[in-house]
Amino acid sequence: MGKKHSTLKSEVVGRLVKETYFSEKEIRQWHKGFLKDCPDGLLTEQGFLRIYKQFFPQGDPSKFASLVFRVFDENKDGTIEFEEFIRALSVTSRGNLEEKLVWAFKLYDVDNDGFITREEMYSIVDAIYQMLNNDNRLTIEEFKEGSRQDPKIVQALSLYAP
Ligand SMILES: [Ca+2]
Repeated sequence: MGKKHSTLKSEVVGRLVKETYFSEKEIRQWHKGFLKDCPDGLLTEQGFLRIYKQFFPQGDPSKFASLVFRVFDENKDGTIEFEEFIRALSVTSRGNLEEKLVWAFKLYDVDNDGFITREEMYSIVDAIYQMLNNDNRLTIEEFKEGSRQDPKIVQALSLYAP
């Protein structure tokens, strides 16, 4: 399977140029970076969690990372292919408000039934608390730190920003 996912087909590049905010040059650069961390061209949930752990060493980001992973993994096959990766990154880093809201809705709608229930809302908030610390309350410093890490994670997920 290695080759299947690690080569960047020109039709994929063409589609991504049309449907995302990245240029062809950027997409090719991201692909190089992506392959450095994921030589077989697939980002696993463990790999994804490892990135989050670097940023939240005091807490437990596994629940939150797993929820975000679900949104990246559009075809629900359990791994993030390069194309899924770029699409998610395009929305989270360069998308307009509308696109970001749709993305956030998918994150909160955990069972993907088109509604955000109160339980799902709690579930996300709970995941954020677990990620930041383990004492069930946030200080102003932790709150600010969480907000500061967000763009850094987007960057780390890109692995090597062009
Ligand atoms: Ca996938």
